[in-house]
Amino acid sequence: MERTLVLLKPDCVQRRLMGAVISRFESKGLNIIAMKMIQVTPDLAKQHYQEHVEKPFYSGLEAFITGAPVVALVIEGLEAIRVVRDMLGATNGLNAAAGTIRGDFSSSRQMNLVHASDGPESSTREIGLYFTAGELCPYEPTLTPWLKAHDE
Ligand code: FUP
Repeated sequence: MERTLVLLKPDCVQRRLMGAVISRFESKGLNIIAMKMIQVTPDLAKQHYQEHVEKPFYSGLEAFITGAPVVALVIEGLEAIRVVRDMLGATNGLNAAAGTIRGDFSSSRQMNLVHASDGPESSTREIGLYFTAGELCPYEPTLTPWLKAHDE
């Protein structure tokens, strides 16, 4: 099992797409084990996007990500880090394949609706930025026998 940090970004909240996006993760069989709405501060934005802070687009990215609330989720599942990234599609919504979340709902590089961790190290780091250990609520879904075979 893997865990990944997902953020429904300000454009997702403002465009009333939270339910549509969360529904995709639920329909896939992934397990949401934590979720909360927060206002990202400039300090948190700099920690989240630490590899981009020195880049020319960072000031616009910070203004965007702090410009309205976000919803942070921890999603758990088999190969969840890759599976969720595949569900999002390419970073730029204009390049994202049809059928992906960004491909279906975004036409922008910055306003691409959803963030998801890109590997095991970033997922551990990012989950720690948004949640305390006590805020995670892992549970065994009763649907599991209908989502995958016992040996998968
Ligand atoms: P991703 O891994 O898909 O979240 O994308 P990146 O880490 O490459 O970029 C982080 C965020 O910066 C993306 F959501 C898009 C945004 N971005 C810009 O706004 N402008 C750019 O020129 C490049 C990235």
